[in-house]
Amino acid sequence: RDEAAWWESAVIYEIALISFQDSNGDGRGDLAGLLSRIDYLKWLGVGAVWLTPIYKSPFRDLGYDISDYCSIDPAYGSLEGFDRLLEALHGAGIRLILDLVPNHTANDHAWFVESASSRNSAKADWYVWADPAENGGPPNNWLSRFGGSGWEWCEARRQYYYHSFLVEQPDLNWRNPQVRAAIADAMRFWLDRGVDGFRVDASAVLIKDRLLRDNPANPQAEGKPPPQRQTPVFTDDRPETMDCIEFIREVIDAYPGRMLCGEVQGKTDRIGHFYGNDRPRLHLPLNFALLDSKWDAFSLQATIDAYLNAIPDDGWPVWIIGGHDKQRIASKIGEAQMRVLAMLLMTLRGTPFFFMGDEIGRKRVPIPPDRVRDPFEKLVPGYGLCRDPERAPMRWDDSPDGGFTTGRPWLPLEPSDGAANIAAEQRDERSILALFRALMTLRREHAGLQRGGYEPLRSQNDVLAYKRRDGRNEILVALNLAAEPRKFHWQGRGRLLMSTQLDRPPEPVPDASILLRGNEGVIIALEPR
Ligand code: TEU
Repeated sequence: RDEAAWWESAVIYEIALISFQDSNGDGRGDLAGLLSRIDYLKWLGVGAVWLTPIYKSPFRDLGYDISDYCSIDPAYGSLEGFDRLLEALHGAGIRLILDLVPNHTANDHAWFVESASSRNSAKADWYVWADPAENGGPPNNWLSRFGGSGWEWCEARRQYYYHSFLVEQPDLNWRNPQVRAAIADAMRFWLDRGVDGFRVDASAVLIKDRLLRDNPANPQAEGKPPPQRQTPVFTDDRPETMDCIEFIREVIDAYPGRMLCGEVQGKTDRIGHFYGNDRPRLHLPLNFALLDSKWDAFSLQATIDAYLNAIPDDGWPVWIIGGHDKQRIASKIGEAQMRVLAMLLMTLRGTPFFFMGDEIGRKRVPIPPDRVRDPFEKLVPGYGLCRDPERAPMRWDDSPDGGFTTGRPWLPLEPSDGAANIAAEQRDERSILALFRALMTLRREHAGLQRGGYEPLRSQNDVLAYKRRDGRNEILVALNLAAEPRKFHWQGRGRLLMSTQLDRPPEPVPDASILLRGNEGVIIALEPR
């Protein structure tokens, strides 16, 4: 295994820049704000930051609608500011991953404006265009993920274009080599500046069926939001998409030490494909299984096993506990279990990802209807799909706007009273934040926790347990998923390294058993047998 694969040992921290730290009082986070918080990131101990899109954008979808791939949105700063930030991050030993959005642009991107102007334009074939059906309606039944038909009429061409997401996010035509070359150029623009890799957005939908066949109805449609009432067999995860991902990987591979991770939709059993075989694809296909799992020892064990069994032997695992599209898990499992989750995340075999705020156990922030920004909520109302509650600005302290801005925040924060915040948790040596930090420190100190093998132990009555093995050194992790105490037994002797409560002294545990308090997890170094 290549020792330069830093992404196998680093912890990766996702930042939605607009909500991290505002430096100029416009209520939106920016590059200079992030620059001012590098000390925090270093203190926390993350190895890399993944930034959601920072490029020029009309910002209808958190910047996932890009108007110019080789620019910084003026609200965020400038290219010089970006270079300064990158240098400072690297100086602090932190790598930077940018979001690459190859599937679609904003509709005000010059490429689309030209493509939509006429069927004879030089970029006529840069997007997914199709003639109307015989009745003049859309070419087929494909839906947008954000609601309604995925097809939008363009009068100038008297044709429809396809948009997997918003009407204002037309899909690029990945069958066109010019499009591939243009995205490759954009990647090289950032790679040349020194970025350490990309997270490929919506990487499973780059190619749609050439024959435009209708998607079948979803047999499990009942109760699902309208966009999920068909099975996207002709729009998602087409075999030709793998070739696009391989192409993107080749661009990355011309730059040693850079990493490609990607958002892949679908079930665990499809994840293995995204690693690639003879031609490599993603270093790290992102895995959201922990977020979807039922929260008990038995279900978690099954979730973990299913995922590890689904990836190739030489594929490196990924574990994610939060993200800008995902409901805050602290709201689902509660504060006490959030500590257990932190220990799980940092001790499983694979690269941990978490989202800004997860480290203080941030919960979903209620957003009053008149402040909602996510288009998803308006387009598919009534299903709780709004992603703003996770995207609310960081709460650095207990002031009303959390130390995030001196202006009016673009999304409101929760009331400061009693809300988790960074400053308070930095003062409290047993806070969740302290736990995240201690776990990351332990992870750096114990090779076994990073690269060691993973050996599940049979879950005993609410305790999820496994070993990590590095040569003769074994580390045992035992997590009590119950709110009541549970006794846990194992073979051999050990020394306690850490409890999720951060209140047990590092001491020998001689009799091969330990009484775990409710919601407590422990890490134990086993004596070599
Ligand atoms: O998401 C891609 C995607 O597949 C969505 O269906 C996603 O699963 C959904 O938003 C979940 O709520 C990416 C970005 O992560 C998302 O923020 C963007 O809205 C989307 O692409 C369009 O660019």
